[in-house]
This record gives sequence, C-alpha cells and structure tokens, in this order.
Amino acid sequence: SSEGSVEKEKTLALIKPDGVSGNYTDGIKRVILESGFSILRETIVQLDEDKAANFYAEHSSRTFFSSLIKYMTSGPVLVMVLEKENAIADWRGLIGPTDARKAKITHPHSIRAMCGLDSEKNCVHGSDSALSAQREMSFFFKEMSSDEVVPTHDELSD
Ligand code: RTP
Ligand code: MG
Repeated sequence: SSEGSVEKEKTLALIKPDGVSGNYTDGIKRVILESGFSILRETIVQLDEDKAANFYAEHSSRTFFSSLIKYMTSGPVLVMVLEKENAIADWRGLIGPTDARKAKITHPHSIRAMCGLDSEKNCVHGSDSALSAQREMSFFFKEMSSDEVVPTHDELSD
C-alpha cells in the first residue's frame, strides 16, 4: 500500500456440488477472470459431513442446516482463492443474492441467476467479511495462516 499500487484483497470462492456437476466451472472461471480477479489457489475437494458442518458452523442452529450439509456433501466442490481490489464485496456482488430464484429476477446477470436453482442450491459461495475470508482460506489452504493479513503487535506499534 505504501508503494503506490492498489491494495489487493483476497476472498474464498467455492463452486458448490450443483455448479460442478452442472458443468458450470469453466463458465464461472471465465466470469471471474473477465471481472478482474486473479485465481491464486484452486483445489477440488469432496467435503465430508464434519468438514461441511465446520465450514457452515454459523448456521448450525438453522432449520435448513441438515439439508445444507447433505447438499454440500453431495459431490465435489471447487475451492478458489480470488484476489483483486475489493475482492470480498465484489465477489459477493457478482454471485448475487442467496435465493437463485430471486437472483434471476433482480440480478439476472449474476452467477446465481445463471446456474443456481433456489434458496439452497445456489451453485456458489463467497466469504461475507474479511474475518470470514481469512477463516475460510486457512480452512482449505493450511499455508494461508492468519498472520498473512492480521498485523503483528510490532507492526501495529510502529
Ligand atoms: P454462502 O454462505 O454459501 O455464500 O451463501 P449466503 O451467504 O448467500 O447465504 P447464507 O445465509 O450464509 O446461507 C448459506 C447457504 O445455506 C443455504 N441456505 N438454504 N433453505 C434455505 O432457506 C436456505 N437458506 C440458506 C444456501 O446454500 C446458502 O448459500
Ligand atoms: Mg454466507
């Protein structure tokens, strides 16, 4: 940031099982690159119940939780780390609202409008905050430890 370049931000993007099995992966990656993101990391994972429940732990008390875990473990997902200026908000904007049926009406060019089905099967995930992004990136990519984005005490006291 002190060298005149634009401060970049990272976020976690995930193509859910319906997106992968529906062959939307290439089209979504094209949209990602055309929208100015770099794809820094990429891996295909088959989530088990424990891992899916941990990933969506914030929703564990919701009525849709067991259905969400069944959905997220129904096939492989493609996990990516995206980077660009304002990546977290811009990726959330690009995917559109949670309910893909609503997305088709209000955000017809969004990714969920293109490949999602309803309020559950919405084909993609995006981190909703800097804290979530850091947690989710280190969840899938162990080498992306939190000290990469959280300033150390020494840096803060300068
Ligand atoms: P995500 O975390 O996957 O990016 O989605 P989001 O922020 O737009 O929505 P969130 O409230 O975090 O919900 C997580 C995922 O749970 C499923 N869901 N099902 N049946 C339902 O009413 C319902 N509501 C949410 C969706 O797959 C949603 O993306
Ligand atoms: Mg969410």
